[in-house]
Amino acid sequence: MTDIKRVRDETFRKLGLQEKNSGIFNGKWIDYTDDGRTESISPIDGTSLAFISTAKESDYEKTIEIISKAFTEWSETPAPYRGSIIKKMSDRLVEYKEDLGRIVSMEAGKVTSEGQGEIQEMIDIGYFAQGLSRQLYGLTMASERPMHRLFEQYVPLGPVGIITAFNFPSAVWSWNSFIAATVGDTTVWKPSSKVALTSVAVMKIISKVMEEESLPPIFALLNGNGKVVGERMANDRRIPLISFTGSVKTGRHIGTRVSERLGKSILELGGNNCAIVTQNSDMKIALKGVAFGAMATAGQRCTSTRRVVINEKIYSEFLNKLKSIYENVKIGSPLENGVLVGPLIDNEAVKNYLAAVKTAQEQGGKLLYGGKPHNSGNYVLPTIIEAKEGMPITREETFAPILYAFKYSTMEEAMRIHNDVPQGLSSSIFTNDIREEEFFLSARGSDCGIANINTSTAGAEIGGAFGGEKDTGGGRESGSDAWKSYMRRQTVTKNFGTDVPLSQGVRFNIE
Ligand code: UN1
Repeated sequence: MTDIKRVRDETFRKLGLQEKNSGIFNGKWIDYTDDGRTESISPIDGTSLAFISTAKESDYEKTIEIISKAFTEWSETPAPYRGSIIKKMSDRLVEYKEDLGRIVSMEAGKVTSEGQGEIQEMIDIGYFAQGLSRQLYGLTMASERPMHRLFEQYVPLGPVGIITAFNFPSAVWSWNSFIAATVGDTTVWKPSSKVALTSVAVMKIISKVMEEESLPPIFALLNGNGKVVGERMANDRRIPLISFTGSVKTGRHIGTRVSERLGKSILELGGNNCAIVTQNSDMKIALKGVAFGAMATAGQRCTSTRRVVINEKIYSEFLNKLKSIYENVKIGSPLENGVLVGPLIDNEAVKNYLAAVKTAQEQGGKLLYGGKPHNSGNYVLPTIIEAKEGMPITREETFAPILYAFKYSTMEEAMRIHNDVPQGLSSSIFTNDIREEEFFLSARGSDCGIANINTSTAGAEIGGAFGGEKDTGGGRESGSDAWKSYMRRQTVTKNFGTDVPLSQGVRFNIE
């Protein structure tokens, strides 16, 4: 068994972390104080990793003032320069990838390759952002008036508030912050208090680059509870955009608060992702895709596969093979080699897992595998439950490795089961039949923001826009043209003639 205290001490030394850390950065680190601090506890074995101080109202006020001021300066610097700064940050993350990934593993419980993968996701979006910095294009239209030019431009929006969840404790911040900073915004980050240490570790590296480059404080960090920080951000008219990642319940609340003041929000809320496995699939590919989607990160990704809909002709064979994969998967400390399933984030999550398994059985589900804790602590067995269409629990997102299996006979039936949930984040179909594939991609097909063919619901690349429909909230982050949400669009009409001709042929003669 890895000695976690020893690993912690070594990693802390390399990253400049202490047992007590300031959790507030707004151009400088605010002194640590014991009152209101939060404790970072490793889900691996309950080890206390560190204490992180949290924001008071006065810290909040000061920080928003500082990033608002920084916005004026930053938004006026050329975008390619901004992109080059973000590239430097990615270069620095490359240097610290292993150490930072280990912090993610220790604090969020991700297995080593996933902890490293999370930092890689930050690095990737940083390099993407640099390319983007020379591609913030607007359209030019043909004006109906003589000697007129009509075009649209994208203008930096202002300070952006970013609220992130525990399960991607650093990558989701970078999806938002690196893109926002590239387009000219400044950001303030409120991370989940379950992963406060990771936020401090990330900001230590990022703030060093800011200091070396003599930048205004473009990125701020405010650890703190929902009331002091999150709620204030949602209501604060000085922050034109809030990007929130987390549960549907909290997202609905934040989204309502923001829209009440007619602010903008990007909501990336829960998923209830489904994979359809047809009789025309390559079973080896389908098994690996579903197993990864359902068990990776112990089922704690927004994109985790929570439901699998299998054609009746291969139903038993598929489930038997899946079950044997589940039986052989190594569960344990994420720092150990070969472990694929780490712990749940905390005891509350274990309780939710057990309650869902119980409810599913009460509602008529049949437990095929798992359904109970594994050893002590926060470890649970990944679980497969045969479900019937309409079981209420299968329409909920439980952040745990529980997979509900359904049988189907026609594609229409499979699609109906697939879409019959409130959430709409990610989806998959495993098939080699082009007609099934195209049906899945049609308007009658997957109603999700992300659709995958022959690969897992989880594990999206940064190059595409990330987000989903229905209760998932409709927001898009990361690649493609998601950058547009961090800017305001302005339609510009320019008259370079000697008269004022009016559109639609309207006359207004004032001789
Ligand atoms: C999330 O769970 O909030 O697609 C993000 C994936 C990861 C991101 C998930 N790249 O699984």
